[in-house]
Amino acid sequence: MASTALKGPGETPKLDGSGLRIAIVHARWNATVISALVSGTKKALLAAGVQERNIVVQSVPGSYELPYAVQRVYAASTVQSSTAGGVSATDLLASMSSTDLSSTTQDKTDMSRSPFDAVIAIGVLIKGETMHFEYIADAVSHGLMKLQLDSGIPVIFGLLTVLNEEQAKARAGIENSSGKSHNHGEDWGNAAVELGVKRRAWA
Ligand code: DLZ
Repeated sequence: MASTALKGPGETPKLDGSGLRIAIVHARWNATVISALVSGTKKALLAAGVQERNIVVQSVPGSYELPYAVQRVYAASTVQSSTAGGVSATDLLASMSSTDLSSTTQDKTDMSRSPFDAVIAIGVLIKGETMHFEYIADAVSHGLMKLQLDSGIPVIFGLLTVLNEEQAKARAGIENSSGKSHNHGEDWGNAAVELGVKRRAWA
C-alpha cells in the first residue's frame, strides 16, 4: 500500500543496487551531524545491495567546495587510469586521504573501474549572523543542479540548510530536545540507488 505520509519521498521502490558505483562527497563543517548523515547514507546504500567496495567517500573542508569536488570526483571516474609518464586524475584521487568522520571504510579501490552511477553531495549549513549562509546555500544549490544537468549524472542534494544545530540534529537521526529525529542520509542513499538504476534505463 502506498505511504500516506505528508512529508518525505513516500514508499521507496525496492531496487537492486548491486551493480551500481556511488560516490559520497561530504563537507567536514559541523562534523558530528555530517558523520551521522554519511553513516545513514551508507546504511541505505548497503541495504539496497550496493557493494562496500563500490562506495567511494571523499571529503572537502566546507559545503562551498562541494560542486567542484563532485565534478572532479565524477570526471576522475570516467578517465582511464593510465597516463603516459604522468599522474592521472584517478591516481590523484586514490591517493587523497578522506577524513574518516563516520567510521566508515574509506574507499581505496581503483576509481577508474567504471563511472559513478550517482554522486551524493553532503553538507550542513547552519545559519549564522552574517549573509554567509545565504550565499553558500545559493551557490551550492545552483552548482549541484547545473552539474547534474550538464553531465547527465544524478547528483543527490544532501545539503541541510538549517537555522540552528537542533534542526540539523533532527535531520540527522541524532537525539535532540524535540525528541523527534529522522536521518535524511537514508533518503539520500535511497534516492541515489533509484536514480542510478533509472539513469541506466533512461540512457
Ligand atoms: C565559512 C563557513 C561558514 C561560516 N559556515 C559553514 C557551514 O555552516 N557549513 C559548511 O559546510 N561550511 C561553512 N563554511 C565554510 C565554507 O563552506 C567554505 O569551506 C569556505 O568558505 C572556504 O571556501
